[in-house]
This record gives sequence, structure tokens and C-alpha cells, in this order.
Amino acid sequence: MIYNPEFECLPRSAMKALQGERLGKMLSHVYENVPFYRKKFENLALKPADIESVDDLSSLFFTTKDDLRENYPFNLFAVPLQQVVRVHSSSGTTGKPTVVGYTRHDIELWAEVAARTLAGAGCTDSDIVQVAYGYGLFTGGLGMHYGAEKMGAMTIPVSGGNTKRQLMLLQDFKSTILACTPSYALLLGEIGEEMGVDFSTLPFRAGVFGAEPSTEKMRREVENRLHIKGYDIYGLSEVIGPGVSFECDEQDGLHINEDHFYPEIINPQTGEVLPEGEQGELVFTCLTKEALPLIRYRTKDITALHYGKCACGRTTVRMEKVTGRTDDMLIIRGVNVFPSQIETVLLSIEETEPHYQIIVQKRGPIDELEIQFEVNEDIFSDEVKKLLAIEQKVAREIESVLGLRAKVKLVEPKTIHRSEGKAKRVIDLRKEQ
Ligand code: DLL
Repeated sequence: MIYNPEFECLPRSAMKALQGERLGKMLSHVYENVPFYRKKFENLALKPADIESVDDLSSLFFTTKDDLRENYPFNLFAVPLQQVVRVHSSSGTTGKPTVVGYTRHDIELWAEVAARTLAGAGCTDSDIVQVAYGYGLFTGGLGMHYGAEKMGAMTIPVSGGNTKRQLMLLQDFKSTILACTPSYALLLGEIGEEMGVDFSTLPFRAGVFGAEPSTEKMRREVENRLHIKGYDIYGLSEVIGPGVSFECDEQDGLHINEDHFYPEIINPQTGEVLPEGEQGELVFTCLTKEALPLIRYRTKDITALHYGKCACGRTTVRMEKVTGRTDDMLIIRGVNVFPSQIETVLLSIEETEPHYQIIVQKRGPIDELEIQFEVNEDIFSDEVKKLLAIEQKVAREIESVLGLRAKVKLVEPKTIHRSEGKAKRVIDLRKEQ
């Protein structure tokens, strides 16, 4: 089902006209109400009226996470605080957290785009949606919660963690759709198997998985273990939270709610806008948000855009699955390594389990890449010779894909930390050494 065909199936020319009209209003709104943006316009000797359509956006400045931090907590808000009814915030592991605000209208808009997201996974008002994203300052829980209620689905606000209870609800309440990170879905599968849950007999049929990168192979792994279809959903707090883009049944790219969030792809080094199909950094301009409308916000996420028609009937532009960020690339002995490359190698080897940890540290002046991974209990109880052969196989594959020798370590089953929210796959100790 398409939740809002009026906007999700617009012909390209009509979409562009709508975006242009909304952009004009938005630029005036930020120019009038946010000193930070007025100054940015003045620095370029431009006025909002100089930007006549979305094609002119490339002559404007960018906004970054640092801008949000420097204006902590509320200085980028474009409305008086009385009109703000909600804030969310990032965890702020590096420096000050980023704070995002919503008016009543923004919350309504968010519910709409989150409902579209659920509809992408086939959700209707007959569904039972178990929301296992964390509630609180993180946008995942409340974002999907409002979307599920807007859809009219029966919503279970269980939040993240307490895996045994999640499994009990899944069976007793007969949840049909689960919303959580892909890594948490994997943990649910693992604990479920231990408890003897037979997923194939449950009404549970779909997962809306996002908030962290995961490869296509990881998706298939989760799908096979839970006997469901997994839909990738993408979003970021600064733009709204979950609901920015989502997969439909075709699982061929994520439809962007571009009537609200205008996307561009840029070369992260030069800032130049890249053509359709080229990979680069994703940038968003909010077209309708009131409290915190960001202009050309650099997400650091790497993807490409495709405007071709989707078999589902939606005409909205699709972005490729995000498997990396400009800031998660590791440079090890001069070689560029993305964690997703390592995940792909590990999951392509039959004997390995989808749990791994990447550790980078200095040994003297040399960077060392260590990859820890697990195999299942049966394999682990095999002869040492066989285990060594698996280690060597992984090491060979890693070297051929990365062009880099890594220390590969098979560890005991269930010793790698399992995440209930966003997984932390990389531990880079070099900064502390
Ligand atoms: O993670 C919002 C969200 C919640 C999205 C629930 C989907 C589901 P932040 O905590 O601000 O917001 O983190 C945003 O997470 O810039 C990406 O790097 C990453 N991310 C989010 N969704 C995906 C995804 C939420 N589907 C940051 N694939 C983003 C890859 C994702 N990365």
C-alpha cells in the first residue's frame, strides 16, 4: 500500500514545482528567524528570492554538525521556544550533543513520513507493530511509535532491550512487524533459537530495520533467521529521525520523502553537486519543518540517487543503501578500509557467524587491523586444525578484498558484545595510544 499517493506518486515535473515553492517559503523562514542563516546569506551577498528553484540550491552554503554544536542547544531554532513541543538529542559521544526541536506541526509531519515508511513494509491498520527502538532522546522509538499510531496499527511501545520479554510479546501479542536495528534483530534471532522459538510458525512477517549501516548479506542473514522480510529504513535526527527514506517491496533502493526533504549528492572533498547515479555524500534541505529546518545539511552518509521509476508505483527518488560514512573510513597503513567491506567478506564465508569486531591499534609505528569473528558451537567444537583452516580462509579473503593483511582471530561463540541498539563494530585505539 502507498500511504499518500498524492505526494508519493507525483510526476517529476510536479514534484519539482512543489519543492521549488516550498523551498522559497523555507528560505524566507530561516532568513527571517535564524541569525545564523541570515549571516550565511549575507556572506554570499544573496537574498532568499535569488534562489528560484531547487536547481539554484547549489549556489548556497552548507550546514554541518559543527554548526549545530556551535549553536547548542537552541540557537538554530527558527520558532520561539513556546512553539516547540518536543526535543530529541544525539548521545554526544564526541563533544556536545546535537539537539533537535519539533513544533506540533513537525510532530504531525514526522508521524506522516514514519507512516509512509511502515506502509513501504506493507503495514496497514490491521498490523501489530512492536517498536523495539529505544524510546527517549533517541528518535527511533518515538518516531516509529507515532508513525505506527498514525497508520492505525496496534502499537507496542516496548523500547529496546529485555530480549526475553521482546520474544514473549512477539509470540503472545502476535506482533506482525518489528521495528529495531538490524543488529538487535540478529540478537533476537539468536536468543529466540536458544529458547526454542520457531519463528516460521509466528504471524511475525516483516522488520523495519535501520539506524545503522548493514550490508545486503546481513539483511539476508536476518531474514533467514527470523523468517521475515527485512526493509531498510533510513533517517537522522537532524533532518527529522526515522522517516527520511524507506524501502518498498522491491527492496531496490530507499524512497526519499522528497516532498519534505530535498536530497543532493556532493563530492565530499569539493562540495560540488554530483549527477544521478554517482556515489558521494548525501545532503538534505528541509522543505517543510518549522522548528529546526536545516539547509543543505551534510549527513556524511555515502550513497547515490536514482530517479528511475520503481515497480511499486512510487515516483519518489531512491537512494542506495547506506553502507558507509565519510567519517567511518579507516586508513590503515595508507589503505582505505570501510567496515562494510569486512562485513561482506565475513558473511560470504559459510562457516562464520554474523558477529564481529574490528580493532585497530598501533604496534610500534605500524597500524594493526584485527578482526575478531565467531563460528557456531558445532564448528567451534571441531578439531583445532579445522578452526585454523577457517581463520586462514578469512585472512586470505580479507587480504584479497582489502589489499591489506589483517590479524584474524576466531573467538569463542557468544563472546563478541551483542548490541540492543546501534552496534559498535569498530574500536579504534590509535587515538588513545
Ligand atoms: O538513527 C534515526 C533512525 C532511527 C533511523 C530508527 C532509522 C530507524 P541518528 O541517531 O541521528 O538517527 O543517526 C543517524 O545513523 O546519519 C546514518 O549514518 C545512520 N543510519 C540511520 N539509518 C540508517 C540506515 C537515527 N538505514 C545516522 N542505513 C545516519 C545506514 C543509517 N545507516
